[in-house]
Amino acid sequence: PTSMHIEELCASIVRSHRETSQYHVEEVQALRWKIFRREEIHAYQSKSVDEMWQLCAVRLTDAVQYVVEFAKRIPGFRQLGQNDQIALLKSGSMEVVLVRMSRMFNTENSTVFFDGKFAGSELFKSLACGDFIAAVFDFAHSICALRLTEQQVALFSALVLINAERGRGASLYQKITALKSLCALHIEKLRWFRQLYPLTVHSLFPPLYKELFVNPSVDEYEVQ
Ligand code: 4D8
Repeated sequence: PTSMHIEELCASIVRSHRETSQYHVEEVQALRWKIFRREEIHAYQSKSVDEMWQLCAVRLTDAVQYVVEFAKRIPGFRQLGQNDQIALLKSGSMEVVLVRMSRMFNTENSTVFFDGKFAGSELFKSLACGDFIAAVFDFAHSICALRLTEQQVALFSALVLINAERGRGASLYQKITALKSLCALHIEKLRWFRQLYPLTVHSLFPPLYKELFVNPSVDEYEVQ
């Protein structure tokens, strides 16, 4: 990567983003009409707290795995030491998921693509984290308002991940601060949930989710 030109570097990051996005922008546009019906929303809202947390942990982990794949394809990332790679993924993968959420967010009706259809924040009611979900939706709105191109989303995601030095004033850099506090809120909510349902977390949550968010023991985590 030291011999790479900036254009080449950017093109490579954009390609990595494209190759590791589950859905392409055009596909998302085409899916916009798929909105959960009232009965379906009610079914999610009637789930127990632990059932809904488990579902979200699985969906979130799926999205995280695509971000890990994205990171691995950023020029130079794999040349970092294993511990550095892990540290960057630990702090940045959830942040990039939240950035990516803006691609799957419809500002017209405040819905996000989740579990196959577009869902409003009320669908997540049974998580019992209304403040966190509201903050996540607000963040998606604020990113969408910047009207970023796919290239800009890709470069911003790489920036968030490699934790580049923060400037002041520029609106995207301010978003990094917002991401930090959203992710801190996620961890706080998880601690609360784990006290109520330790066994759900222990035996039913995806191992990667636990490694990233529950047990900050870096050792067994494999970037492969
Ligand atoms: O492309 O992978 O299909 C959110 C999760 C997005 C969390 C996912 C989620 C995404 C955060 C599920 C639960 C963002 C896409 C779908 C699943 C990111 C909330 C909504 C991906 C973009 C939209 C569409 C709850 C995918 C914030 C927090 C997590 C808990 C465990 C409580």
